[in-house]
Amino acid sequence: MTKCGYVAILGIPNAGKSTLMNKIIGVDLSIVTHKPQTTRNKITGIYTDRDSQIIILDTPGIIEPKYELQSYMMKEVSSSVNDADTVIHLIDITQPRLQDQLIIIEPYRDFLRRKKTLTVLNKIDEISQSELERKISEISGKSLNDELIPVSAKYHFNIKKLIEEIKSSLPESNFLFEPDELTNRPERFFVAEIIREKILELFEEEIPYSVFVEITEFKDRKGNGSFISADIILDRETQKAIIIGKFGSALKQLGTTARISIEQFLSRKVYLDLFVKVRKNWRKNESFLKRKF
Ligand SMILES: Nc1nc2c(ncn2[C@@H]2O[C@H](COP(=O)(O)OP(=O)(O)OP(=O)(O)O)[C@@H](O)[C@H]2O)c(=O)[nH]1
Ligand SMILES: [Mg+2]
Repeated sequence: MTKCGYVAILGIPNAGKSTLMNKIIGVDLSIVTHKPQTTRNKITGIYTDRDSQIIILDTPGIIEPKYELQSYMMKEVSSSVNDADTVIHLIDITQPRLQDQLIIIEPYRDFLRRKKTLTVLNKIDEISQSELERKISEISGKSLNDELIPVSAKYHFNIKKLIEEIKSSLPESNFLFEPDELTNRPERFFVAEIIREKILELFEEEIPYSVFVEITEFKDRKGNGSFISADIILDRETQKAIIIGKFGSALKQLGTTARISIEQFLSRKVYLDLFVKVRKNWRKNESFLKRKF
């Protein structure tokens, strides 16, 4: 009998949840940046081998919500926990107060009692063996599980062992997806995410979280790749000027960088058109947030 089930990855912003999901499935699906709060939506990645299928739910980092977008992000976390058979609590071992990372899952405790759980320590490449041992003793008895699984998602260390642990936690079931399916989100979702990733990378501090990318056109160009048009939606006029740059130079650079990544992701040629728009307070607009791609 095969094994198949849903696995949600929970943790603080920047713990490496998206990196971990990408390494398990072997494809860069979920965007990764060094900034906290990169992931906004629940994102599914599917790992399949001969006898098992792991449906991974990458989630936004857990935070105290301060505005609508963040409340929406936290609803995505709850819904992932709800859907999951197994929950991974991913702890960033390089952070000074590990206690804080244990506290954030408290609100989910009731839910978690009904689930299989795994506690995974990430970024062990950044600390020494003795420091790792000290950190382990700091949280022993206080984490969800007695057994802690140390990994380095970035350097693919111990990921195979983690996959085995996940597999043994899953229920016996037929596969829920085709073996070659990597996600259940549409291509256009990832295209919007790649553009957002490039904006976060290129504009660093100037354009914080107030950016939203909406795909307005996605067409096949009769055997000659795809034509994609996207709106970049910002909060303020000043941000618009930054994204466009002198004589459109910044926007042009963004377009080229994003197009190259999108072509890699889709494995085909892409013609990309970007438009910059300002819509004040979109983050507070519930209907805007709920709109799917
Ligand atoms: N040194 C080290 N860095 C890592 C590791 N895993 C992830 N990172 C880095 O940590 C940063 C955050 O990674 P993400 O995967 O985006 O983290 P996340 O938990 O998905 O973050 P949010 O989506 O913002 O909640 C990136 O710069 C990663 O390269 C690791 O094992 N070792
Ligand atoms: Mg993420």
